[in-house]
Amino acid sequence: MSNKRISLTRYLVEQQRVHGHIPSQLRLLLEVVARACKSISQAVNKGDLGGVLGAATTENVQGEMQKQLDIIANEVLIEANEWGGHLAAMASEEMEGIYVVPNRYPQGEYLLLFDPLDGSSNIDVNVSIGTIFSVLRMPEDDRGVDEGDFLQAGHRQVAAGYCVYGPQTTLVLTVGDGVAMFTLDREQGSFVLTKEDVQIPPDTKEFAINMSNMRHWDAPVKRYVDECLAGKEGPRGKDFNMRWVASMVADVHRILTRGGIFMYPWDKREPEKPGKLRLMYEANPMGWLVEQAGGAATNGKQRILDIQPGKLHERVSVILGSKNEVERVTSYHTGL
Ligand code: AHM
Ligand code: MG
Repeated sequence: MSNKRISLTRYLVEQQRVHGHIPSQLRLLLEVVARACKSISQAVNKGDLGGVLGAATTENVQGEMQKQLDIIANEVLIEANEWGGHLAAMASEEMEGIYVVPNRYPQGEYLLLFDPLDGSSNIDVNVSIGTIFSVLRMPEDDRGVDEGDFLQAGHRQVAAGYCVYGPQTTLVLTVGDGVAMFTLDREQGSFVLTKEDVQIPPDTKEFAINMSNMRHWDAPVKRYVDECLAGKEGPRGKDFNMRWVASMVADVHRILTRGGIFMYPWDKREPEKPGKLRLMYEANPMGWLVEQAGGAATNGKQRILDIQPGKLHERVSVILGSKNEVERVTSYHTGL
C-alpha cells in the first residue's frame, strides 16, 4: 500500500473504474451504508450522554428484548438508505417483514440485509459491538419486490461487511475481490483504508465458543474442543487459547486480524432450532468475508454460502475461521 491516504470513496471508485467490480449504484449503496455506520458509531460513543443505553420496551421477531440502540441503529440504516434510488427493499434482524422502499422514492435493483446492532448484550457494558450487512441483487425480470426475492444463497451476495464499534471504529468490506479494512478518522469524518488483502492464517491455536453451553453440544463439537483443551499432551500436540467476546463482529474481527476459529453450533437447548445465529444477517456476510480472506465457513455439514434459505429469519449453526481448523471440525461431523 502506498503512503497516500486512501478513503473508502476512492477505494470504491477504483474498484469500479480499474477493477470493474462494482456498478455505480452499488458504490453509492456502500457509501450510504458507511455513512449510516458513522452515525451509529457516534450514538454508541455518546452512550449515557446521549441517553441511548438500556432496554427498550419491545421484543423483536425472534422474541428477544430489544435495546434502545437496536432500534436506533435500525432506524438510522433505513432512513439513510430508503431515498437514494439504489435499493428495492431492506430486511433486518429487528423487523418481522421486509421494508419495501416507499413509492415516493425511486426503486433500485439491490436488496440490503442487516443486523443493525450485533452483540446487543454488550451495549450497556461498553464492550465492542457492530453492524453487519449483506447486499443481494434483485432476481432478473422480477416485477415487484417480495420476501421471496431475498431468499438467495450466500454465494450470490454482491457485497458484504461489518462495522465494529470498538476502541476504533473499523469498517470491513468485500465486493468479491478480497477483504479490506477502513478505520474511521473522526477528525476528518472519513473511513481510511488501513488494511488490504486481509488473510486468515490456515492454522491457529485460538478458539472461540461459549463454553457454558458445553453440556448441550453435539459429539463432534465436544470432541474438537476436548482435543483443544487437552493441549500439548493431547492429540493436537499444542496448547490452545480461548476467547469469547459474545459479539460476533468482535470475534470475527479478531479472526480476520490474527486467525482463529469461531463456533456457535447447534445445541440441545432448543433442538428444533438449527442454531442461534441468523443465516441472512450474520452467517452469510461473515462467511463470505472469511472465505474472501482465505478461511472457511460451514454449518458442520456444508458450506454456509451454499445453504438455500427457506425463510428470512432462518437460523444456522456456524463454524468459521482458519481453514484447516474449520475443515477438521466439519470432518468430525461428516466423518469424511
Ligand atoms: P444479537 O444479534 O442479538 O446481538 O445476537 C448475536 C450474538 C452474537 O454477536 C454473538 O456471537 C452471540 O450472540 C453471543 O451469544 P451468547 O450470549 O449466547 O454467548
Ligand atoms: Mg447479531
